[in-house]
Amino acid sequence: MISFFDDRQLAHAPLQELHNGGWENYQETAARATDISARLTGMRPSRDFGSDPILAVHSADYIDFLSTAFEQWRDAGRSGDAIGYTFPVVGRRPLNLTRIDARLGAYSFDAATPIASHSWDAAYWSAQTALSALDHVVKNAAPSAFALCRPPGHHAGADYMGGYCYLNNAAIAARQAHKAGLGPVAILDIDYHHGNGTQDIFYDDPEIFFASIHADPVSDYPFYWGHQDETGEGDGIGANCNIPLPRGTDYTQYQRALATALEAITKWGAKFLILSFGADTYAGDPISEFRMQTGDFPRMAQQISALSLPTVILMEGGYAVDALGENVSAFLSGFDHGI
Ligand code: Q9C
Ligand code: ZN
Repeated sequence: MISFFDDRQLAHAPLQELHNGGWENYQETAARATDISARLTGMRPSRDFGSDPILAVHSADYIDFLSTAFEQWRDAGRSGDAIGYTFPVVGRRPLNLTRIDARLGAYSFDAATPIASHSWDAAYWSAQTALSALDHVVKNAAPSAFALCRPPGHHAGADYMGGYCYLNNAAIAARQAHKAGLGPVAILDIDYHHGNGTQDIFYDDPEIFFASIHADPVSDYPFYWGHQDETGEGDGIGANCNIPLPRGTDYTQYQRALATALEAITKWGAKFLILSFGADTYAGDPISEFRMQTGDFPRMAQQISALSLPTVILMEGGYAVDALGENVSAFLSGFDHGI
C-alpha cells in the first residue's frame, strides 16, 4: 500500500486535555504517527495542493482563526496551549469577536482540542497528506492509498474544531474527489467515535453520502450527533446513515453493521470511497469500549475492499500507541489482499 506522510505533522504537541473533570496528558500524540510510520512500507512525502481544497470545506473566517490563534494567544501574554473556556451554545450570532478566548470558544465544541505552536502547520499538512493519497489513487488508477493523517479530522466541522481535530481531512478529500468528477463519492467512517464534523459538512448535501459505524452517542463522545435518526436534511435527506453500536461490541456484531453500511453505499451508487479509519475500536484502546482484536482488522478491511471501489484510506483515531502500528498495518494488509 502506497502511503503518504509529512514530518511537519509531528510538531503539533498540545500538553493536556480536559477529561472527566481534570487535566490529563494529551492522548493524540506524535508517537501515534511515528509508531504507525515505523510499520509502513511504501511511504512517500506529501505534496502541497495549497489552500483552495481546504477552503472548499472550511469557512474563511475559521481558517483565519485557526492559522493565527496561537500567535494571538501568545500576544495576549498567555503561556501554554490555547484553549477555550466559554462556548456560545445558545446561538452563535455573527459577532465580530476579537478577544482570543471568545474566538477559541466560538470555533470549538469541546475542551479537548488545544492549539499549540505548530498546530496549524501540522493540521495543514495532515490535509495535504489526504489530498496526496487522493491524487495518487486518481493519477495511477490505484485501487487504494493510505494517508497517515495526524492530527485526525472527522470531528472538525466547516467552522469548528473538536475531538483532537482541526481540519476535516476526509471532507476535504471527498469534496476534491467530487469536484474532479470521480463521484458519486461516499465516505465510510469506522472510527470508534461518530464523525460529527463530516456529517455536519455534508448534512444537506445530496452529492456525498456519509455512513458511520460508531459507539452509541448515548454513552459515548461526541454525544450530540451520531444517533440513528439523523438521516440528512433538505436535499441531503437519505444521504446520511448512522449505525450506533453498544459498548462491548466485538467483531461478530461489528461485521453485521459493516455489511449494512456497505450495502447502503452500494445502493446509493458510489463510485469512489473515502474511508475514515480509526483503530480505536481495538479492545486495548484506552479511551474506547469496543472489542476488536488485531486479527479482526484485516477481515474488516477485506469486507470493505470487496466493494471494489477506488479508496482513499485516511487515519483518524486510535490511542493504544504500542499496538497502533500493528493494528494499522494489519488493516492495510487486508485491504491489499482483498482486491
Ligand atoms: N472520555 C478521535 O478519535 N475526548 N477523537 C473524549 C473520552 C475526545 C477522539 C474523552 C475524544 C476524541 C479522532
Ligand atoms: Zn475516535
